[in-house]
Amino acid sequence: MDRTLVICKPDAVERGLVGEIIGRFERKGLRIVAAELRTLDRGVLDRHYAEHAGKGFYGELVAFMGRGPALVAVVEGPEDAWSVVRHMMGATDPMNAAAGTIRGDFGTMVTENLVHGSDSAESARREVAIFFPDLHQE
Ligand code: IDP
Ligand code: MG
Repeated sequence: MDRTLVICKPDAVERGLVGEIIGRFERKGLRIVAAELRTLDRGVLDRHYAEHAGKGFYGELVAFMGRGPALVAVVEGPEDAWSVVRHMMGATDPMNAAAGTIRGDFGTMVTENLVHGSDSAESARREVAIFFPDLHQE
C-alpha cells in the first residue's frame, strides 16, 4: 500500500467541511491510517513548507495554517495515493480548480484552499515523517 499526507486546513475545520473532505477520500477507496486534530506551530509549519520560505505569500500562509486546529491525516491506497489525492483536491487556486474537485467545489481563496496533499512520493514520505514520526513506513 502507498501512503500520503492530507491536511484539512483550518478553514475546512472552521467551516465544518472535514467530514465532506475525508469522506470523499474514503469513498474513492483510500483508507485512513492516522488522523489527529492539531494546531500547527511555527516550527512544524516551517519544516512542512520549507520550499516556500521567503516567498511573498509565506507569512500569510503560516499565519493561516496556524490560526486554529487542522485535521492532519495519513491515507493509503494501492498505488500513488499522493496522485489520487492531488487530482481530487484540484488546482491550488480554487477559482481555477475544476468543478468536482474539493477546491473547485468549496473554495474561493488561494490561501484558504481547504486541503493539503503531498505533491510526489518523496514529498509524501518526508511529510508523513514530519507529522507522524512514529508511524511505521515500509
Ligand atoms: P499546493 O497546496 O496546491 O501544493 P503550493 O504552491 O505548494 O500549492 O502552495 C502551498 C499553499 O500556499 C497553497 O495551498 C496555498 O494555501 C498557499 N498559496 C500558494 N500560492 C499562493 C499565492 O499566490 N498567494 C497566497 N497563498 C498561496
Ligand atoms: Mg504544494
